[in-house]
Amino acid sequence: MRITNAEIAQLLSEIAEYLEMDDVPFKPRAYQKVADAIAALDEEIVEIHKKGGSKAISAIPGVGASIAKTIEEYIQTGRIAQYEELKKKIPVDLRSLTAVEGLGPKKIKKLYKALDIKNLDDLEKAAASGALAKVEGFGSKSVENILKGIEFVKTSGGRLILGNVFPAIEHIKDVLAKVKGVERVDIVGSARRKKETVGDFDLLAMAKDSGPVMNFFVHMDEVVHVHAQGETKASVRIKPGIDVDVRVVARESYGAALLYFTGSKAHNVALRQMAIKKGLKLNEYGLFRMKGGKEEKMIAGDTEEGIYNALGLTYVEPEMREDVGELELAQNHKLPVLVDYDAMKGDMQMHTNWSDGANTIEELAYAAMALGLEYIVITDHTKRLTVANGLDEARLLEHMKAVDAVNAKLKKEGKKFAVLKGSEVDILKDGSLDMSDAVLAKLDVVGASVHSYFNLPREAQTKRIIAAMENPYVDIIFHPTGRVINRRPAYDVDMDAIIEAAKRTKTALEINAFPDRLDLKDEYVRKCVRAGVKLSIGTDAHAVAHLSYLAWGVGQARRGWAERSDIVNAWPVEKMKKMIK
Ligand code: DGT
Ligand code: CA
Ligand code: CA
Ligand code: ZN
Repeated sequence: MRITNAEIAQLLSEIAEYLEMDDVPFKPRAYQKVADAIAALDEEIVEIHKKGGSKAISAIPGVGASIAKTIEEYIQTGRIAQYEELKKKIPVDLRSLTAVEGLGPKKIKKLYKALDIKNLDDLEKAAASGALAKVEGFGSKSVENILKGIEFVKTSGGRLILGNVFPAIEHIKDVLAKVKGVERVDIVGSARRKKETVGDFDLLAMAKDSGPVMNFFVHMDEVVHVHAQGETKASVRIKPGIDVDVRVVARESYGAALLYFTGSKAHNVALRQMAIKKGLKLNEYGLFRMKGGKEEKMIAGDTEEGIYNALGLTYVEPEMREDVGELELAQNHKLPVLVDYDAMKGDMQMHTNWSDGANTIEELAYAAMALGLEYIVITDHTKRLTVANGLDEARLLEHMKAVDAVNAKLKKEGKKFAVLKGSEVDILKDGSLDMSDAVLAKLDVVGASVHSYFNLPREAQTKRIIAAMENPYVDIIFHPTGRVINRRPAYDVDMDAIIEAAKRTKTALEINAFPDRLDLKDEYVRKCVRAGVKLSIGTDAHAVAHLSYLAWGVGQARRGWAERSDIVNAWPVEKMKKMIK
């Protein structure tokens, strides 16, 4: 069975957590950074290893020789001795326990020692029985928070973060596309609609004869369980715990099947109603004219566009198919022209090794250039964020000189690429910033973020963020609601008030492209678009590999009906500068 990047990343991340339990200095961060870098990697680690052994692995930025050896051990033997030893000492389900907000490795160890808590069930029981509140450091307040955290994990449970599992599904798509007789394969379902989380993956294949595809699919290396297998559809589970449905359809019905299996269900139901009103019938095989209760003639079916048009509608982009008003616009031919995936000219948030990133300014610049971008904004953390090695005023001034130096070098090489001076400034509890205005004035772009006091009451939290927007140097509020999908809920803020203040103060709001953030969520993006508030898409890259996340940010923008004119970094650098404060 193939070893996936996600699996290796998970193991390294658990090693980091175990080491943190034991107060080992530096190492936990090193392991975690490598885990993040590997999770973001496009290339399969197994392939890298096949080509160049552990040496090739250690060439990945941020990966040292010793962790590379650990990864090699796993690839060669299927186990990591160090991990198994750590796990033996404290045999807990780290993945689910750390998912509970406020439960870090140290607390998990404490609870294991005190109450033998190994998993969410144990934790919930201990919280309910009152045993938890008696453990030193766990008052009634923190028990309450833990119960809330468990509830959150449970309700979000089971859904996977699209960007994290997408490489696994794309791989399957590519393999299926090579099967003899297969003319085309598409990812459909919620993944095609770019929903931030997906319940399962759906694939559609075009082939005259479904037999060989079905047979190949259920016998793939990645498959760990076959839920169901029929003549034209099958449903399986692949590593690491992802369900995949596949259907095989003939050419003449392919558009109808694409439409049907892309969903959403609500969009489909609404379309079918429109068909009925026209005396037509729409199903996954086509659009039919009816006569005497019988299908008389298929009038569309091979393309989605043909079906929309036959129903009197303009083609609706998959990201908009949620039955939230898009069909009315399609009827009136007034759909927005969504921002294209290749429209992005810059990336507005990233971190270098000056704070908590893995790469240098220069490395990020070259990598962004290779991705076709024209500019990047370097936004290292500032001083309050000591855990991220945040910059104080003096270091930020030096950092600006370093950016100048990189720009000078690029110019000398004849490269048309700009590295902009930026910063991710901390918003303090009272809404003031942790950097002086005099220094902020020297930057091209200032982003401000909440990284502390997540639990302020709604009114105070809202006031705090609005106060930051009122600073004349703050151009963008980064990850405006602070959520981390499946891990941490958004803090309590009045988004309508924030959007109104953003409009008034001409502050852009960020769509953070990191797959487990995508903050703003689609509904808020739509509100911004409607209000005329500008959006900024930033990858928040902490390593070169994260730069490719930009596309997930664009997907989220499209789900929020954003056009190119709504996104500041879909514009060339000069125009972008004019669009921010
Ligand atoms: P998920 O998997 O929960 O993230 O969401 P989807 O949208 O991928 O849902 P899924 O996998 O259950 O089904 C894929 C698509 O198939 C769905 O978006 C629409 C279509 N579909 C499934 N069941 C029905 C149904 O009962 N009626 C209609 N009209 N369409 C359906
Ligand atoms: Ca699905
Ligand atoms: Ca499905
Ligand atoms: Zn941040």
